[in-house]
Amino acid sequence: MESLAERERGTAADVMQLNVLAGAVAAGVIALLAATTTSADDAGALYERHCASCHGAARLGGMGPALLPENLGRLKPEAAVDVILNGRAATQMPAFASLLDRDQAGALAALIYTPLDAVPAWGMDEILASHRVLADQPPLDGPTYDADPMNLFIVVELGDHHATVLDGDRMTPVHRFKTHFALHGGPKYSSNGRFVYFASRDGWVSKFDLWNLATVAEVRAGINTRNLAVSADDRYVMVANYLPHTLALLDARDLSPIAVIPIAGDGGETSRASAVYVAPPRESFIVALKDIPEIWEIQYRDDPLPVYNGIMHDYRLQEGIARAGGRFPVRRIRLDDYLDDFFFSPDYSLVMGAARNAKTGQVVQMDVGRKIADLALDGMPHLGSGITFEHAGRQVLATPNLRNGEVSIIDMDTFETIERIETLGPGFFMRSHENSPYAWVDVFFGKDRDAVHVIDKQSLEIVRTLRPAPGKTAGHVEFDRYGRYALLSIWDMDGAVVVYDAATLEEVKRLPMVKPSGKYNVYNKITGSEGTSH
Ligand code: DHE
Repeated sequence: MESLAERERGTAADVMQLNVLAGAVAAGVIALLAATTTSADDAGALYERHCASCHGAARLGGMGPALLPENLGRLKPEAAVDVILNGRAATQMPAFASLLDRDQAGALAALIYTPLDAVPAWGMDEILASHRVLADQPPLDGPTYDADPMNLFIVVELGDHHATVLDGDRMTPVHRFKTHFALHGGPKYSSNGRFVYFASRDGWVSKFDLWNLATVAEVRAGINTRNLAVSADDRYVMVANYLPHTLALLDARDLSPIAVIPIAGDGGETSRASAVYVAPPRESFIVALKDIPEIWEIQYRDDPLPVYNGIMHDYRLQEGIARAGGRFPVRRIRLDDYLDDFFFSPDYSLVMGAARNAKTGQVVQMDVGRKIADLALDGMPHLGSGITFEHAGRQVLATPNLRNGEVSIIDMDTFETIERIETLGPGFFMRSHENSPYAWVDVFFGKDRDAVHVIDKQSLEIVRTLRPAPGKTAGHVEFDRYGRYALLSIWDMDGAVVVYDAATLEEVKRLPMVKPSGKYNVYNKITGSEGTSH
């Protein structure tokens, strides 16, 4: 185990590294300011015209992330100029080269690295003040309407910020309701499938009753939020924020806040959260940090275990948690690299992670709390959308890649990449089902973004390429509970959910929707189907 002296040396080195980084960023901003002839006022006007609608008038985030120096630590100012001019792969950030010259982009970059006079506080008081209970949760045995509660889908319609409840037997919409602005990440279900929890990019968390068709509570847990996870015992919701650098722990019954956990490293440096997930067999939440190379594990059981497999781990009672009676200790796992995105082995003992800018991925064994293998994953694997299935007698992980036109197939025992399936372009989402011989992957980017590949899970060959709406982005598949149908989104204001027969691959039905993004089947989610995300 690492000695205290070693740890202190590591801490001092980390702080020095951060200081060097801060110095380099400051030097980069000064260089940009010196190089640009666009005035600060003009930069402000450019920001208002081109950036404010997505990133917020006050740079606090909206559809796009908050643009503040404290959130840009991993992006050099010169790289920010490049992003402004050429766009950012795998995000909604478009290229502005046809509207802005390099000088204007430099001025905008200098603006976003300038600290705000004050970043608004969003702690316990603000969260409490935003909390609202909106409807009762009457005792019910099932839905108040005629549908199989296990085969319902939630479809998020990003175009006009609504969600549709879909009957997965009849493939007909049951109800449509307004959501908060820009939901992101998968909604999460309670263990019986009755309640669904949503997070929006601007920090709102809401709880919806699928049986009674009513939003029961909502709360603003952050200013700029990544995603949320719900404990397997239905007691807690954990929210991961980009701004402020916190995790917010909520009571799942009514979303009232329990604790605000600051995300801070040894030297007091703070970090955004990349994402939070629940690990049911471990009775814990697992959080990847974006700006500090650590994974945190936070147990939610009533009697947290300080020891796993005989190993005493590096725990800390963060401020905020201490206020929650010393429960929810944070276990810190130190890594060589950041994790932006990760995937769990089916028993949650392994975390397979990747950083957006890394050359390789890493496999972390959660019991021993350290990296045990590297993954040969270049480009930008989208592990959060990975799936597992059995191929030739072994369990494999299949993941799309946000930068390269390929799907990687990785042996879950040896962690070797056994196949790279070439696709027509980088993809975002991948799906399958236990009852289907096929895995579906979209081609979300580039000239073939209207195409979706269907891959045979045994031959690992693309057996069909579908183009349901030529010229329009097609993406994100989800199966119904039986694996009979595969539902695909046409990401357009005049879009649709296209229902395919999962065996014949023929179109069965087309349901008009407003830029539908993800869809989430109750049964597949609550049973942890290997073909879907969790
Ligand atoms: Fe997502 C899930 C991160 C951009 C649509 N996205 C997730 C998750 C993470 C993530 C960590 C898993 C959270 C969960 O389900 O609890 N997404 C990121 C990024 O880092 C990235 C690349 C940059 C960013 O802007 O944050 C990014 N994502 C996008 C988009 O541009 C998409 C296409 C449109 C949008 O909504 O902004 C998009 N992400 C989604 C969707 C899911 C998602 C639909 C849920 C997938 C699922 O099936 O579970």
